[in-house]
Amino acid sequence: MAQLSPLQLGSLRVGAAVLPAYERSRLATGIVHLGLGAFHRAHQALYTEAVIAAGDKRWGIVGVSLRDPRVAQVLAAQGHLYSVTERHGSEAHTRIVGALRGALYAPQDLPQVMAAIADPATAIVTSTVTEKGYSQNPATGDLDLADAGIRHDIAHPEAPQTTLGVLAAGIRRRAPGAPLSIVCCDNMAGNGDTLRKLLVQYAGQVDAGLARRIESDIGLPNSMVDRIVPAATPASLDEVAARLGLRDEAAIVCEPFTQWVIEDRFSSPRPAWEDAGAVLTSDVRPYQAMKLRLLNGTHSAIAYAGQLCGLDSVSDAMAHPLVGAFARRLMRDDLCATVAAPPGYDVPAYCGELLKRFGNPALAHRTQQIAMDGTQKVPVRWLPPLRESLAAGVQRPQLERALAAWLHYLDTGRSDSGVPLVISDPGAPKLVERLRSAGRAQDAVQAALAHAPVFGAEAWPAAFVARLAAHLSTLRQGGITALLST
Ligand code: CS2
Repeated sequence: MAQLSPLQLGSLRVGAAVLPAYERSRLATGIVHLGLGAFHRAHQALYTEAVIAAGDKRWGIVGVSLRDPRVAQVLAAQGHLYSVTERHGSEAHTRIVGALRGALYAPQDLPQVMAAIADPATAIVTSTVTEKGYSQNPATGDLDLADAGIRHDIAHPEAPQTTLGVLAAGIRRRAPGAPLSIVCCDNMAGNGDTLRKLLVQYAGQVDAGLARRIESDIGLPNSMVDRIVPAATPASLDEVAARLGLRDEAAIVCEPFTQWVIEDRFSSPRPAWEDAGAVLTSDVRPYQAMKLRLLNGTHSAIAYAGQLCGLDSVSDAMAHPLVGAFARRLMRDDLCATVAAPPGYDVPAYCGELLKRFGNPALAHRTQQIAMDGTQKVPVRWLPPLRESLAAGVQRPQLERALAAWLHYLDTGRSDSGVPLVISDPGAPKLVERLRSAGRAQDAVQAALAHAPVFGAEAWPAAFVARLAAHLSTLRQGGITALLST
């Protein structure tokens, strides 16, 4: 079967997909995106695609991969075209996206990456590099000066490897006065504020004038992004090929739902993303808290309980009597109570929608994918609601179960039936070392909670530690089934 490319568009199966309704050769590049994974291509790129289709040709995107050369290679071979198929149940709608004008692999194409960020026509940089991609010291919230990549970039600021290093070197090349905004699209509370702080701290290490310039000239709005976009699998690529009659090696299958809430704090022109359904607001924090706690917080619990139970996908986990019931109670009873509704929101109705989304049987959203990088995700998703509740004297029994399940998952590295689990989390070994340093559950929990990079420096209440230890004992004796049956 032929591969998707501009020349092959004519051989697409009739009616299989919506095509870019504009002439791609007339597009300028107005956006540089760092982190060219599936999420960006199925989210921000589609909002931008709609703005371009409505007639504003300034906003073509150049995407940059910092770690993996494959996406850029595949996209280049397809003339930067790719498809997004939205699926719920048996419904499927595919669109071919034309907004991407270039795909670069930073370690190889650094001069082009720098030139793209420096180009005065570039008014926006967006980023999805995952929580760990910002070189933050989780214990202090500041730039991690011990991080190997940051140490490299401080020593060689013109040959950077990290997100911050690449951004700073590109900005340094921009003509003074050329307006730029940076929109962080990763799942972190106050993501734009965090990126601003880290970028200024990094720039301060290499060029004090640059640090001042970033602080005074560049808008970094906070934003909340939402769309469930599972990593592609051989089966999802085959399914799309069968629909299109062409192979698309960059094909994405995701849910129909999409949401983007952005603070209107730009220091440059920007695409009219609101015309494509984005919400521009003065304060994104309530939207972020609602989404990070209810969606991502429940997701992580489903991931660890699911992995321990041998359940491969979120929809399988939701259909499991114990794991599904646990996820619903965690969301509705524990997490919901910690969330203040953003303007116009009915939080219980939002929860109902989330549960439908999690149940979507057409998405192979793997629990293993969500389980990745727990040492970065847990402090954002679970610990703030837990701390706040404990401080108010309120227990969150399901959240405590979730936390115990995560610790047990890291500790044993095996499912209940003994199958070895793939744990992908660079921050995990140090925590695991603590968990295994003590025999008794009480001591193991105490040692783990004292790991400040994940759990913070403030002590946890003794009664909470005892409850967590009791859960860990239950897990050690009877596995996740025993814990969720109590
Ligand atoms: C998930 C998110 O992998 C994960 O940690 O919780 O990627 C989630 O699917 C998105 O944030 C949904 O918007």
